[in-house]
Amino acid sequence: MAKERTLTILKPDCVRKGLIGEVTKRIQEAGFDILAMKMTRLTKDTAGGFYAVHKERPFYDELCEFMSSGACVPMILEKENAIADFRELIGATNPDEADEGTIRADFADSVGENIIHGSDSVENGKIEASYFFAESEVVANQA
Ligand code: DGI
Repeated sequence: MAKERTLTILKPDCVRKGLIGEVTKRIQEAGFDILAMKMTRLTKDTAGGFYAVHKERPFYDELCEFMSSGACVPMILEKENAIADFRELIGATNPDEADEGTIRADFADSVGENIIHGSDSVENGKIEASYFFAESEVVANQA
């Protein structure tokens, strides 16, 4: 199976709860290589751009407020079948519906504050990665 990349964000609730280490450990133990990682803070506008696909949804404003409410930690991850495997690792969007043992089931409070993002396709992952990282920040050969 070919290697894929996905873009994750440890969201502001993850950072506030002191879970950067715990969640990163789960990601690495699941076999994902971290190719890029930083701490940053989105503005309401940049959060709005990232989630532009949800512009017409009733929760859009709340989502942008939340995503810009504190520091977050975006990462580019690589693994075989990364997109699907990462969605499985984090669980359903709504933590009440997420499978036991997933990151959202274990740590998220609500559908709005659900700890972590994962790209839904290779194509979107590329677009999302370029939101946070220049090519020169991606460390592809780690041997
Ligand atoms: O790809 P996901 O993050 O699992 O889910 P998504 O792309 O459908 O939605 C993106 C984010 O928008 C999600 O992580 C949290 C927020 N969101 C989605 N549905 C709702 C929501 N926020 C609120 N408050 N209510 C919702 O129904």
